[in-house]
Amino acid sequence: MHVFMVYVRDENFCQLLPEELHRSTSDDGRIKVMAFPPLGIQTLAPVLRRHGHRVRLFDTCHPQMQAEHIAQAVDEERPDVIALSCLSTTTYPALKNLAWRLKVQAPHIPIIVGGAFATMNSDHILQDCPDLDCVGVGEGEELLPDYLDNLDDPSAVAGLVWRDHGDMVRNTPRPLLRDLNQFPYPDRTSLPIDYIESLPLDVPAVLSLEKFCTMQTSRGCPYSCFYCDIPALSQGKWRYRSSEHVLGEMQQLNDLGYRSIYLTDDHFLLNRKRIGEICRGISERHLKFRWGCEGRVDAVAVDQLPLMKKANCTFLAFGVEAGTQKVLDRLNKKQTLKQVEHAISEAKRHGVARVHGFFVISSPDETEADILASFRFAARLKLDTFGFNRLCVYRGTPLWQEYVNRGIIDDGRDWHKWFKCSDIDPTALPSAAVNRVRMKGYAWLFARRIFGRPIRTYKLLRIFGRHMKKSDLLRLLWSPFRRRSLSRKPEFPALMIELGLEELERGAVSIT
Ligand code: B12
Ligand code: SF4
Repeated sequence: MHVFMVYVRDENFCQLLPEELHRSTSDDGRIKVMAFPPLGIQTLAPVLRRHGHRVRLFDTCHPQMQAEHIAQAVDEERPDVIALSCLSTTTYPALKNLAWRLKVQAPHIPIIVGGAFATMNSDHILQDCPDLDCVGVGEGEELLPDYLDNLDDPSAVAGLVWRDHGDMVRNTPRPLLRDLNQFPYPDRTSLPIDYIESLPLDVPAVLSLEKFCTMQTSRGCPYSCFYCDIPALSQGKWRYRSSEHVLGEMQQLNDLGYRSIYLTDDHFLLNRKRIGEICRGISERHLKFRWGCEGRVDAVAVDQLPLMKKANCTFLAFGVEAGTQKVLDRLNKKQTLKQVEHAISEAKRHGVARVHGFFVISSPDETEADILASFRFAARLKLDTFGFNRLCVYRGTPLWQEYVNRGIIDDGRDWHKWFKCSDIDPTALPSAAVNRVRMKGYAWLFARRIFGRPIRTYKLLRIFGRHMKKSDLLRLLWSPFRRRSLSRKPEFPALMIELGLEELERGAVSIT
């Protein structure tokens, strides 16, 4: 069969590389985009090919892969199936628009959608969007080939949610894949796009022009942070590919000339034996890329840091989240401030070039003093970079459920939205106060950095300055102090809209 696979982008997380940074000498028709590659469809395409299917990939970050171009290709090539991939809530309007466009073009070609957002909201999506024929819930490696084999009998496909003469049918769930080593390595060459390592901001903050890609060596996470839907997606399990299988892919990437790899694992740092094996393998094979990953600060992998550094791990991002134990506990983070300090100082002591801290602010029950304590804590840590984002709530997280129970969110009407806690939760600081405190915190933190660690700050700015215009570098430095202009912003819950509230009435515990 001939299958079209489309990764539906959030336009806030991709942009074309500015012309002046196009240093490629060959004009091979490839474009350069500052974005993460679409690993979901890159992963599924070779699996389908192994089953004998023909696959064409699209990524809507490409100016020639917009809805109208894909519709035209559908008209010309008449694929048997169109598979759409939808990562986050923020892409749902784009998904609906694309599905509508393609359905108008080819009413008889079935459209299936999958990905994290589709998985969490399968029933709602199917009820809401008549142009989508079915949703593949969970991992696609077995589900998608099974679906193609049973186009005439969708009832036979575990994990499928579909429509039977207008009635929604939810087939039995498909169990999580047991053996992640059985699949071919992702296809990183078919799309005519070079993905550029950059920060997903509205400033062209290019980190490197070397060949860059992402990779996933494990899936899921056994923890249950209050704001995170990974445990729901992965059923609280952590599954991993063997170190040999991972090293095989790394060798391939090395040979293809990739020099920077970002591991998108939910929690790479979980199993120290495996980290050790992978790092030793990278060193013994003399693989030339540098790499980075995200993980928790729990002490378990900290003793692998020397090996990680030797294996050219140059970027480590830790979920620090808050500078008070009170907020960490409210978020069910199951980590202590001491563990945070230890992990970060060990990473720096062993020479990891850039250690990043993710913080969230305006969590439930967090006060102004708590937020300032987070900034003070960040200043004490040996972090190179940090980000303080407002806590947002997505469907599928325990926090979402708490808001449903408290009468703040109406699950049936709000499922396709996401919210800033500061907009909807009377126990979180109001938006205006968050802005004010955050600016104060950033100003203080920046001053501490510039005067307290001038050499490190200078080195860091040089790294960013290599590929950025001075004006963009200034904009980057200024970005914490101004609002990010997103094309799709968080909304308000149905109940607030109904009551005509554009701001919460503070002091109330629930808005019902
Ligand atoms: C890397 C990553 C990013 C990268 C970008 C990735 C990209 N390609 O552009 C960055 C950092 C830019 C990012 C940004 C955001 N992200 Co993000 N991201 C991830 C992360 C950690 C890994 C994704 C990945 O690489 N997976 C590996 C591939 C192989 O898996 P996959 O894409 O899910 O595909 C598999 C299945 O889903 C399925 N599948 C996929 N497509 C299809 C299609 C069909 C037809 C079928 C049947 C199956 C199928 O099969 C694949 C193989 O099993 C996930 C967490 C996670 N575990 O999913 C969060 C995650 C998806 N992100 C999330 C969010 C919220 C965001 C942001 C909105 C955050 C923000 N406000 O800043 C933005 C939005 C960006 C966007 N839509 O482009 C949430 C989504 C929750 C939700 N309900 O929306 C997640 C789940 C994280 C979380 N803790 O909650 N993200
Ligand atoms: S935030 Fe990280 S540690 Fe917490 S549940 Fe999500 S993936 Fe796991």
